[in-house]
Amino acid sequence: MPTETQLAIQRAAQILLTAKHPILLTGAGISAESGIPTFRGKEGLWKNFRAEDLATPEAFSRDRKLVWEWYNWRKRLILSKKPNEAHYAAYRLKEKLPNLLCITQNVDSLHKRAGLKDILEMHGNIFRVRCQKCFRVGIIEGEVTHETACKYCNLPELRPDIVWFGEALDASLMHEIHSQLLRCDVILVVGTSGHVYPAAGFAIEVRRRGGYVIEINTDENHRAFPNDIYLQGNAATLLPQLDSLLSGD
Ligand code: BJW
Repeated sequence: MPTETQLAIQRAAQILLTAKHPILLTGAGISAESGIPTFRGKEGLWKNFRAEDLATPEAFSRDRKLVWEWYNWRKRLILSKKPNEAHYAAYRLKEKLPNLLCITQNVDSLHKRAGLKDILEMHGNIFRVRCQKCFRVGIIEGEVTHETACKYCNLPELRPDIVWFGEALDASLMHEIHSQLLRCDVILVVGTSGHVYPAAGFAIEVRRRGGYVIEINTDENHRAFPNDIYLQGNAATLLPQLDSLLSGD
């Protein structure tokens, strides 16, 4: 006798198989099983650190040294971790559904390390730096300090190439996402609290246009909308199960 969750996964798989313009949106929860802390919740980063002190342009202007120390710590942590089964399942999903538009709010590169090439990183990437003077972007996996010089203009004006609170997201990326949202018939939302806009608005937009919303999240108190499919549990368990049904495994 299949459980309620198994039936819901089967239904989600059927919906994805017939989707014309599906979207996958991931958040910090997809990397939780890899050992990377999420932002909100009991163990979240914002329990121990204040976003206002570290993840705003004002915080960076006030204390670049502190902000870089925090990012160096997170970079070291991320480099010591590996993609988990949910990242690999997302990669396989994209292989099976070539039309799938993959969007992540994560800056940790774990989707890419699992092989997923075409992913829109809407909040940037923790391993990229951007010069505040010449605006050029580079990759630095190791430590960066407030004194590290830009390799193009030689000025110590590097900042993480990340979207902080109050900052606009990349315009061309948002243009692409919005044009895809207009025709999206299914959005699969994995491991995000839905607190941060504009990403939090994507499922709302798809639902409003009559598309399906399928969500995977560990949150037991989530209140799903009537036509949504809410799969409560660990993404590293549930996403591979969903993926395996797409190939009839
Ligand atoms: C699992 C699991 C497992 C756990 N399996 N599930 C009022 C005041 C000020 C600003 C605003 C305001 N109202 C709206 C705003 C705008 C603001 C915003 O939305 N704020 C809200 C908090 C209210 N947004 C912005 O500022 C954005 N920019 C913008 O709107 O620009 C407008 C503009 C236009 C023109 C000019 C200027 C401006 C930018 C947002 C940038 C967000 N940046 C961050 C930090 C990046 C820095 C970094 O990483 O260092 O991005 S915030 C942080 O939250 C990070 C994440 O990408 C983002 C989303 O978090 P996510 O992924 O949802 O993680 P969690 O922790 O919240 O949730 C994890 C979930 O996983 C939970 O639900 C768990 O249950 C689940 N889970 N384990 C499955 N194993």
